Amino acid sequence: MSIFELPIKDELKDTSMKLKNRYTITAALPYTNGPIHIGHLAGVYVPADIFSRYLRQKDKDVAFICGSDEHGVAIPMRAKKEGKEPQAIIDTYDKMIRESFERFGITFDNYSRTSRAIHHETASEFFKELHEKGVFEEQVSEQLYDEQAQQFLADRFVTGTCPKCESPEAYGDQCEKCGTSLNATDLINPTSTLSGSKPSLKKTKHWFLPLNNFEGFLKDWILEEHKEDWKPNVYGQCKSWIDDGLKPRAVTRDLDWGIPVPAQYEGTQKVLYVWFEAPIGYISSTKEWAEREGKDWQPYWKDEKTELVHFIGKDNIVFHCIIFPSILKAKGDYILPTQVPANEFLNLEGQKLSTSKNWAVWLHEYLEEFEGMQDVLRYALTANAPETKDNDFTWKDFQARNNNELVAIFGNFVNRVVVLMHKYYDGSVPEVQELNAHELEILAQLKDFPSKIESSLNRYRFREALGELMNLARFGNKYLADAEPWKRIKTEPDQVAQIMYTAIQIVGALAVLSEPFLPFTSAKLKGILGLEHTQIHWNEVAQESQLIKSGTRLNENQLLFRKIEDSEIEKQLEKLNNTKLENASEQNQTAIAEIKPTIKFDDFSKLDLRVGHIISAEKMPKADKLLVLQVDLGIEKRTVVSGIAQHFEPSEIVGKQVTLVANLAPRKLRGVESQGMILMTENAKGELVFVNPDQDDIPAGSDIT
Ligand code: B3M
Ligand code: ZN
Repeated sequence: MSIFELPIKDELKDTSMKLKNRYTITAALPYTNGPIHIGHLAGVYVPADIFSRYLRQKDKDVAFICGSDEHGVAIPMRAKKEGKEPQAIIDTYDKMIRESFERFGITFDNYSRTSRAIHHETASEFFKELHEKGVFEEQVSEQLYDEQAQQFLADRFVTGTCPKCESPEAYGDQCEKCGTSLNATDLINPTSTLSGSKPSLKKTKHWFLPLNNFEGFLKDWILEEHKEDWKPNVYGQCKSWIDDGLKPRAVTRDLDWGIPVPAQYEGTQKVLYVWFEAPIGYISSTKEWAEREGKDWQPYWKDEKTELVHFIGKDNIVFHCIIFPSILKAKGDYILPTQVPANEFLNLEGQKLSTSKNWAVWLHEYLEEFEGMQDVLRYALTANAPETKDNDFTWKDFQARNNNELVAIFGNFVNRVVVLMHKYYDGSVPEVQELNAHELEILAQLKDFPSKIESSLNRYRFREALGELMNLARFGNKYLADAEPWKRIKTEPDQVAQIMYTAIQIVGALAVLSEPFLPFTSAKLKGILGLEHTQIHWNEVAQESQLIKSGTRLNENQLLFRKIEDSEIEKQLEKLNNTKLENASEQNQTAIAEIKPTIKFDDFSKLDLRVGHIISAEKMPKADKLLVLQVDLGIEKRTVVSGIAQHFEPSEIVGKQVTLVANLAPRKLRGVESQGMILMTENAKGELVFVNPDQDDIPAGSDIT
């Protein structure tokens, strides 16, 4: 019996949000064509891990499933770029991704690979069965074919001129200049990147999933059933796909990398389309896990009482909400996802994350550079998660979240309580006979926190849930600061015992409730509280009167968080800046022109180059690129029309020293005679700069020889 009774709180006030007993949680299968970066983490893996850990705390039966996505055209493309075999690429990145997830504390129950036999079998079986049921339609279409390489070309293997903006470097699936999504057959002057030859059109037969036949089902299931409970961004995307009219989608491809189509066509290599088989990878991975654990996999995919939740990024919505459910529906017996809490995108320092441009914070590098600080990244990514709109990760924000929140609030509170407990009571939680009304009130309020956190988590609002956890730390901090036990220990020892008893209950609650979000911190904290062996159950935080019992012996204090110095942040910013410079110089290199044919010295000496000073500059009316400049050449003044208006404001170049080709034949531009040309070049960032002597006091008119 406890010495005082507190009202027991319900597990959850909001009964409409009651949890089910069995959960299959999937996290998007990462492509093994690059390492994991913060965008993947914030969008998918951190929220999925928080949710899975939370459900386990609530004693739910959870299968948290993931694996490497090793097919699709991205793999051979990367292999070609690196001059390696596709197998070497998938092995390298699978290992890297798997290890970094593990070190980061992502608690998958199983992490498989789509290259494993169990997946090839499962996916082929799906295809065969749907084929036998007559679900697919066969269609013949014309595709680009590379005669030299003797294969059909995936969209990404074709480049050409964009029909929309005329950029000569568009890919067969998209023009990166204007963003238009394309079909390879739309390109003007297509070229195969495999052989450099001009591809021809050749007929090819494929199997299609006629999504149009699933429209009625999708309308009922998504537009009616999930109108209220799916996130608006997810629901909205689905609605617009359905409203636009669903069309048949090919489920096979002419490629030599992937799962072979079970009934092969003669003469051509066909594989299952990666987006047909990859989601089936969730099922294969569950089977693999169940086999290892001696369980039956089927209830996790076929029992109506199981909740199936797909964690994905927003670019994967159509595959998880429209295509995969249609496949499951056609197969029969399978449950459909109850939730698809897709996130928006995370940017880095204002720019889109990009694997190919190396614009990212890579998980494996973070783990090396910020050793033992997994929770700081988990915290920063959750506090700033792109749940409802795209968000920006900045290193300054990362530092501020750590220093001003984790260190100053959470860490500070725990540290003060533990230090005082050692100082006043030799590390053992004091006995208290009764509690003042104020302390009782504090403990009663403490018991509201679990349900606040749970109610946010049950709605997939991870930022909000984390905010509630931090509110608990703030609550503790404020309580201790107001109670000022350090001023009262001599005069009111009984009061202080009550205060410290109450404060350690808050620390105990933090240790339990932080586990899904900050698992490393939670483990450390449990260690300090001497709870490694007697685990406190999540529900006890709301239900138990004495969470941390009197007489509990605390272990030695440890710092939970350390301050991040400016120099560490500057180092990261410098790294990104180097990436920017590298990208810019790479771009410049590809744009460097060939050396022109040799000229004689006589030809060169015909050129009259002079130093000039710009004495005035004005915008040319009705021409947004042109400036009209007056240039002082010492012996005379020249009018020069220059196409630099989009790079310089007139006022910033007046007074500038420039190099002028002084004997160029005059030419009229928009009715104004231009009497010379100013020499310019581009810097590494692609900005225009003036070519100039390296001193700026050269008299106007000096000739350059
Ligand atoms: N491999 C990840 C991506 O689109 C993709 C997810 C597959 S989930 C079945 O980046
Ligand atoms: Zn374009």
